[in-house]
Amino acid sequence: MRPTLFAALAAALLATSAAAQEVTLRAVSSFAEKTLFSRNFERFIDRVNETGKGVVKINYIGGPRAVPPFEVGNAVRTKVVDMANVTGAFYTNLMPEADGFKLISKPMSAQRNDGTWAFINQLHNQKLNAQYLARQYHNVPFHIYLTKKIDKLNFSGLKIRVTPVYRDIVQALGGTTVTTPPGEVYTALERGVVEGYGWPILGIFDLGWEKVTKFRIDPAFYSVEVNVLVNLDVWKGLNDRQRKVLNDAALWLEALDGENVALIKAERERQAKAGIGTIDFGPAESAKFLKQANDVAWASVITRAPENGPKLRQLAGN
Ligand code: 173
Repeated sequence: MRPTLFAALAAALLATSAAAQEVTLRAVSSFAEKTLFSRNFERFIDRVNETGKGVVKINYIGGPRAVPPFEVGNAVRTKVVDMANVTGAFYTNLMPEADGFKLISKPMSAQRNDGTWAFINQLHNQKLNAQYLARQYHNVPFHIYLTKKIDKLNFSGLKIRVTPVYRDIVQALGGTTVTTPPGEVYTALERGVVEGYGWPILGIFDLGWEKVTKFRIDPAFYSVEVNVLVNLDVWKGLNDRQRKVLNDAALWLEALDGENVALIKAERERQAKAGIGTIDFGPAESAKFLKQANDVAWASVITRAPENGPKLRQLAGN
């Protein structure tokens, strides 16, 4: 065989075996494509596809048009998708403990060192058949937004759009709750089906909600958690190199939380410029509200998850 032909054949063989080694994972987000809570996951995908060339590749199917938000956890569990960007609030039906993740606001570097990540990973392994690859937005809080002014912290007579994140505190303050995925918030507000909604400090401009929002209640409360999950069978089927690409990118993704402080500052200014007023009942009422928000949420988690709830609370330290 001529040396050049041999070299060409050898190169072709190598290329084939490299291709056979590359695994493609199908991923979805529970938030709309290119909106705030999908954006860093989309950056993570780009990073994996760059650093994992020939090893692991992510095929991004998209947002809620592919899988409805409240179905995403189950889609990972049953391997309808291999990977997802999803908040625990959307899979509390499968894992009641997930409602407690909003009460854990330590940086992920601390959670990975003190056993919190390991415990939550174990919960995902058992209840969602998933690997808990990353958690994002630990330093981004939530608010209640309203279309009407209120003169005391009491929601009697108000209908408020919620997810499990806000359900207990809204009910404790006398409000009527209406659960919807994010994609239905605008219409519910526009039609007057609700007079307010829970949402993080970031992201209300993505879907045009500033047009139907008049007030934001301060203070902020809880801690956003949006997780990257991988189906556990898929995870176990990966080789060490493939898992390393994903783990390295996961740590990179968690470090993006450093950007959130500046984003939050800019977003508060942008909300004020858009004419969204703040409602603040002062330090004493705010402290009372924060304590109540914490207490009702833990009570609910512990009622629904009597074994793991207390352990989660101990790890949360609040
Ligand atoms: O309000 C919601 O839909 C919700 O629970 C949530 C959770 C994390 C990030 C953004 C929204």
